[in-house]
Amino acid sequence: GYDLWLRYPKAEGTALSTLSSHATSIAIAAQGDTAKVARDELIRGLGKMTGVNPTVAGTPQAGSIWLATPATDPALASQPVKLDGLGDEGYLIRTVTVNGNPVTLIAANREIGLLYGAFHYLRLAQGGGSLDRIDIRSTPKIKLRLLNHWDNLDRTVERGYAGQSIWDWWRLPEWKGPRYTDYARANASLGINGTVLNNVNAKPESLTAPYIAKAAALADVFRPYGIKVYLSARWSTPVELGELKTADPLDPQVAAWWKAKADEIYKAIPDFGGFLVKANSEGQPGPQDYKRNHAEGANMLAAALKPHGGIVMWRAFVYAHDNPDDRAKQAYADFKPLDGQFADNVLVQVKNGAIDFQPREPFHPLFGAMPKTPLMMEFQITKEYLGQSTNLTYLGTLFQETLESDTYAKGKGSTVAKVIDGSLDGHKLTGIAGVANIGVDRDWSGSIFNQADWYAFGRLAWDPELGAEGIAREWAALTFSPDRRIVDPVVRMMMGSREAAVNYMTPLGLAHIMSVYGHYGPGPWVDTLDRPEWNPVYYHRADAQGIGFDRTATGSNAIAQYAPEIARRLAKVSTTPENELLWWHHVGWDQKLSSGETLWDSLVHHYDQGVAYVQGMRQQWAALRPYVDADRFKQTETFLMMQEQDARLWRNACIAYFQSISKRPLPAGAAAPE
Ligand code: GCW
Repeated sequence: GYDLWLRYPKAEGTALSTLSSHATSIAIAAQGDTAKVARDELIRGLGKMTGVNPTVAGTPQAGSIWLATPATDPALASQPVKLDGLGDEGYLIRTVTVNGNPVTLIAANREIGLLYGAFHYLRLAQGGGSLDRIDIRSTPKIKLRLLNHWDNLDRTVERGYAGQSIWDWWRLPEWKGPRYTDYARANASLGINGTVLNNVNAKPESLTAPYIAKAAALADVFRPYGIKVYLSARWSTPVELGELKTADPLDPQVAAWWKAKADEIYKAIPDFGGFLVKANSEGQPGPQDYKRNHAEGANMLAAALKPHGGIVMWRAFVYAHDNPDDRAKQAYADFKPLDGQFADNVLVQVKNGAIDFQPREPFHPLFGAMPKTPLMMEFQITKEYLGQSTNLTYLGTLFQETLESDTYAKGKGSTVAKVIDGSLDGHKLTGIAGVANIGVDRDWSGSIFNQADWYAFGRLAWDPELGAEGIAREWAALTFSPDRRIVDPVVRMMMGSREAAVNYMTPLGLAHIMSVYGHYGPGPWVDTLDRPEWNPVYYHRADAQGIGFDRTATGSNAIAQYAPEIARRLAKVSTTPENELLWWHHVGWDQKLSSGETLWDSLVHHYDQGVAYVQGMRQQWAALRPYVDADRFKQTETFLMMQEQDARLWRNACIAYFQSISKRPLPAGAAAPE
């Protein structure tokens, strides 16, 4: 699994002859570091696939791949291609004629576009299809496409399920192991162009000189791949390092301290990206400790970074007030009034849902509600709540569901994707972040199938309107083989897998009923923790009458944070989507749903469907033994077996517990919980 989707397997038959005639040499005049890694990736990939390394030529000839930028290739001007509109990162791939010979041109305004184009070409080459008459143009729709590592300085990873952190802080900055380069290759192959190295629960040490030097060493490795380094900043750093008495953002000394810190960082990392900040959330310090708001905090940091072109990503994941009536409402309450007050190099980074990366959450009400502020999406690639490293729960469908949700902010069609790609409100500064699922495990992500979530995030960051299914097909073909006998069943398994997890964990809009610390197994019964919103009972609210969280006007009225079209629909059970029902309503056990079943019977059936889907995946996988190498086959086979145990445990525990409250008999045919 180490090679991820960059396996470049030996081609055979027509695929081999196609490659051998279309990709015999690489013509490249550009000399920069990025052009070189593009060239080397093509040599590596094509060499492995054909068994013969392509030669490198100065000018294109028959069978060349010609990597060209206008600055280095005057001959490009005579080709019938337009580079306008490709921007700094876009590229085109096109079959052109040079001196009467067919040549595959990869052209871009900048070298980074050549690298992205080279990876695209290698994807096509591995697909085994025709390489004639290619005509592709591609530009990223979102500007900042980042991974967020929740990696600690002691190499533990918060919510990491793939081993220790890949950042070997102890041996940095001197030792830069080859894995860093492979990390950069994998990310660049998807178009990811930034990485936040350290946990948002940040330590002050991460901004001291030794760690700046370590980050600079990583930045040096990543630079040719178009990847910038960012750091999480702890609000109280100057105080905790003993350098100031206060961290009040309006104190000139504090502003001066951060300015000097930014200058120090940029001296070591001239293209440093900026800071990610978690403030006044889950015990983290922040400007509110000094009675200042989030905008005052973010803007002070932004001013320090501004002269260097850096940005601040200020997280909206906050829940710190005393006894909130509904945790889902707090981010909106804190941030919505600040719309228009953030400096122009600040993005507010918002999780996909209002609570916390649940198997299913309605989209966050801030999307569409802050038109004057660039909002950045935060997805969680690491599967804290979706079965961690072992469960096969493809997240592409979850990402897609959020991105295509309609906020109605400017009428129908105001999707979340359009909010974050800036098109809805005319923002140029746009971003999307994924909390990484990467560690030192040999397969990087804790399982082969978890690699697909990293892949899907990167592809959607490039184009949020790509569909999860097409991405799954691409990934499966690159990861296993383009043979439809494996791609079709693998994609089928993947596409329903997240819904299956919803069903065996939190069906019908339930949320946050996981065991309270690990977030892996079930724990809906827990009610003993200090703060109400730490307890699963706070979220499901099951009682003798029914189950679910009333977020309508008779309850917390969280629906009022959404556009009127949505709020109106959510106000009534009958017009609320069934898969979000218990998120918005407290529903009677005997209430009839659109399926004709009572809520209670439907709940039980959903749990059963979840288990049945996992059984089905086991069968489908078993039939794939002939097509997958033994190691990867065995890992998935074993993990699916574990997943079925998990699903059964969830089902049995939740049904037994909820039945102790509902006091309803199981529907006919449902097995009694073991
Ligand atoms: O999802 C929750 C996690 C915390 C995490 C926090 C956050 C980094 O359980 O581990 O802390 O969210 O996003 O800040």
